[in-house]
Amino acid sequence: MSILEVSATIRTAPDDRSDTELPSGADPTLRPLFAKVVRGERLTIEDGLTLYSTPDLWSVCAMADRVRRRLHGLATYYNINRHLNYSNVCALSCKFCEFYRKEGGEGAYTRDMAYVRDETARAVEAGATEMHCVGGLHPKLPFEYYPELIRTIRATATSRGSDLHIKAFTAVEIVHLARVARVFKQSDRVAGIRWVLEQLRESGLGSLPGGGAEVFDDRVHDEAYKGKIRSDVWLDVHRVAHDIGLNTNATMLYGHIESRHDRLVHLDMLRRAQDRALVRLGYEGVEPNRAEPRADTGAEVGHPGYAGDEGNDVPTVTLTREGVALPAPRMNKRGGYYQTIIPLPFFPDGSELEHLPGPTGLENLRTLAIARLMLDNFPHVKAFWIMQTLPMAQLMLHCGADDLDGTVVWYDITKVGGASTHQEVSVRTLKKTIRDAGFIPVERDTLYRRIERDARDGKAWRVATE
Ligand code: V47
Repeated sequence: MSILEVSATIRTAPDDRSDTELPSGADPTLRPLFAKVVRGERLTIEDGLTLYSTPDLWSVCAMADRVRRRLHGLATYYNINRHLNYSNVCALSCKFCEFYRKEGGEGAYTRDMAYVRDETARAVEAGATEMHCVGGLHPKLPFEYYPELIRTIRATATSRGSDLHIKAFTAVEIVHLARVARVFKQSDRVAGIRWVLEQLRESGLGSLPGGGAEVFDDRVHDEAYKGKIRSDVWLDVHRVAHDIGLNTNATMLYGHIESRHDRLVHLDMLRRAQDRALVRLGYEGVEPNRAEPRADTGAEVGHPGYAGDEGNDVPTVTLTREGVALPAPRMNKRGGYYQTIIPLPFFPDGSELEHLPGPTGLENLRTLAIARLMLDNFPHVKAFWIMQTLPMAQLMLHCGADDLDGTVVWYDITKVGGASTHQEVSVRTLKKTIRDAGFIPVERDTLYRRIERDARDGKAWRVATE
């Protein structure tokens, strides 16, 4: 049984389907959008702009909450995980990034396999189900380092009786590895990407994290992270990962130099990519050839470089329909799709864009809610507590989020509000945070399957079979 089916069975507060109108005090411009949400119709980029411009933020959040409850009821997911940043040495110098160091520079590190073994042993000892492993684009490490890293984590965990899932390498790193291995050709980049992903999968890679997507816009790319792969290549990496059966996540880094419209185009591009992934999987809920209205492409609302890449022929997929008894989607039966969107608010401190204010709390709530509403074919929306804070994440559970991520322990990419690399929360705190917000905590693995734990010590775990 998939986690979504499980969540359906523990739903205690069914969506009240009789309230098909917004409350009388709500912004009337939201009425047609609310009707679309109730009918399960796809929102356009123009709808997204309305959601951004309305002063009635709480109606936007209520709409997202409705979708969230429709999909997951009161279930809120968390996992026991560890992050392992194998190196902060990076050939790039992205303006928003405070993580990277230059080789030999102060604070630069690259982990050896003894370190990786120790960290993995500690993760297993703590009952972790996931190792999230990313790093900079190291200019000198040989290709072999990376499969060895995965094999080392895998072997260490297996020898301790754990089936630890390895979620590793952003799309940017995958392309870097293809270049290091000299298999990346512009004329046939997919072949090189596939080769790298297959090598890593053979070594034990379980899925790809969502990092490195930033915002899919060439102007923003050239100004803030020039040298990084562009959106087409990022999407290619995820498509190939899906093709070989790996699930992936997606992020959106917002609140720096991009516009709100750029964010909506980003979400729309992800939504289209997911449509194609689900169609390739033969997903049950697919409605082939439901034409996309032209207004859904960026071109119509003033984004000249983007015309929704495949135009009107892209089939549209929605997860469920309000009022129609579709079975809960079996999203994790076969791998090869996007699991979750993780909106990441920009933190200026220590970056080259330190002069920017970063997004406000209300903008974070709004962007998360809009991500839930726009991404009608993404099963999950993650409020990554490290970047959102736990109190804010609680609010986000009422605005579309259904997942808080995990216990984490070491996190080096952002250190919010003077945090150190040690950023850890206990399972007890995560569960209390979820319960205090009025939801039901559900421990999941990386693939959103429910986890059962040994009641005696809580360390031994297995994927629930029922
Ligand atoms: O790709 C870097 C972002 C990302 C800053 O897949 C910043 O489950 C804010 O991708 N302010 C890495 N964000 C984190 C990431 C992630 C996190 C949790 C779960 C998953 C998942 C993925 O962090 C980078 C970049 O977009 N980032 N610098 C900054 N100053």
